[in-house]
Amino acid sequence: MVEEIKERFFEDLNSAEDLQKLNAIRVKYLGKKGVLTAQLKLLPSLPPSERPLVGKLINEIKVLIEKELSSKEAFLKEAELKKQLLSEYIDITLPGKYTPFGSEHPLNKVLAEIIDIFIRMGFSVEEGPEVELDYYNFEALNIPKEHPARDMQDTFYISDEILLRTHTSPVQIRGMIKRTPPVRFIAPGKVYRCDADISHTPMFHQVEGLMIDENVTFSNLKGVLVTFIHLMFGQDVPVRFRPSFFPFTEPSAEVDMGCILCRCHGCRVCKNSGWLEILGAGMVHPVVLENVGYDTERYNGFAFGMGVERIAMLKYQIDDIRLFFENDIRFLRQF
Ligand code: 2U9
Repeated sequence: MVEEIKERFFEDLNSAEDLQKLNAIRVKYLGKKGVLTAQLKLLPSLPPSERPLVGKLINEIKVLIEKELSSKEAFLKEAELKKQLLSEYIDITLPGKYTPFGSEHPLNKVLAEIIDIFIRMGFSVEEGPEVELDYYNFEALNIPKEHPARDMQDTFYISDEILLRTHTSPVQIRGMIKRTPPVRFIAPGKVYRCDADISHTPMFHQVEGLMIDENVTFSNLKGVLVTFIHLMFGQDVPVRFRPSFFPFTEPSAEVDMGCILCRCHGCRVCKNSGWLEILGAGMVHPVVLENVGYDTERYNGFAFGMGVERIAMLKYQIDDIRLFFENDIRFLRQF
């Protein structure tokens, strides 16, 4: 009887190919309702003289079964681990998946360069809201109610008093109100004008700058802007200042640099003049200083403004401003 159990157990054990089946075998032989327990329960029905021998045999087979189960368990666990490791095998010599890299947008690149140059000259960077009050965008800048710059055709009005800023100058007004002189900062950011063709988009970027102190001169303005142009476009680029007019500066100037495309000989881009206009500037109008509560007897200063797209177009010889905003990957990849 006991031999028969042993034989059946080994048959079962050999057919167990995973841990779940092995556990079923354990229950079948050693469980509370298992084969061996049933045998033990039969002991009292045997003649007393046979009981010790049969009991001993049952115990021996129990020890044997336990030993066999645990060694098979170790074997199956090892096999399962091997199978798992094999299924998770990674061939690290295979080529990786191609992940295309993005690149910095040319406008951000040029903007970062402009900002860096002015930081090196001691300017800090100031930002302000793109949705502005008419007061900060126009009134405080000496642009009165009937000025043509306020025309609905140029300005995106949200209501009578609220608009999308048409330049970053309101940032300077807010910046001056917050501080007392001396002040020296630039205001980079998005500006909005109702205009669209190959050199105008309804949104573009400006960097404006401002310096207010005692005894600031037009020479100081020239020094800062010539230095900027030389660092941006090269040390030997010629620069000239032409008289101009802005309501917020007096005197005012437009700043040209020698055409970098034709080396001043005249081409399509410079309209055969040999010069490219790249900046506007001037001494801050005393009315503007009064509007922010500065003592005009003691303080004066200069301001300037430039279009970032225009600088980028000249630097990278791009002939259509809309390319910056179409996000054609073939265009963007070139920078
Ligand atoms: C304050 C006082 C004066 C900023 C200035 C210009 C001249 C100028 C244009 C360049 C190309 C705008 O992007 S553009 O179309 N800007 O010509 N901007 S002076 O003058 C200021 C600004 C703020 C308080």
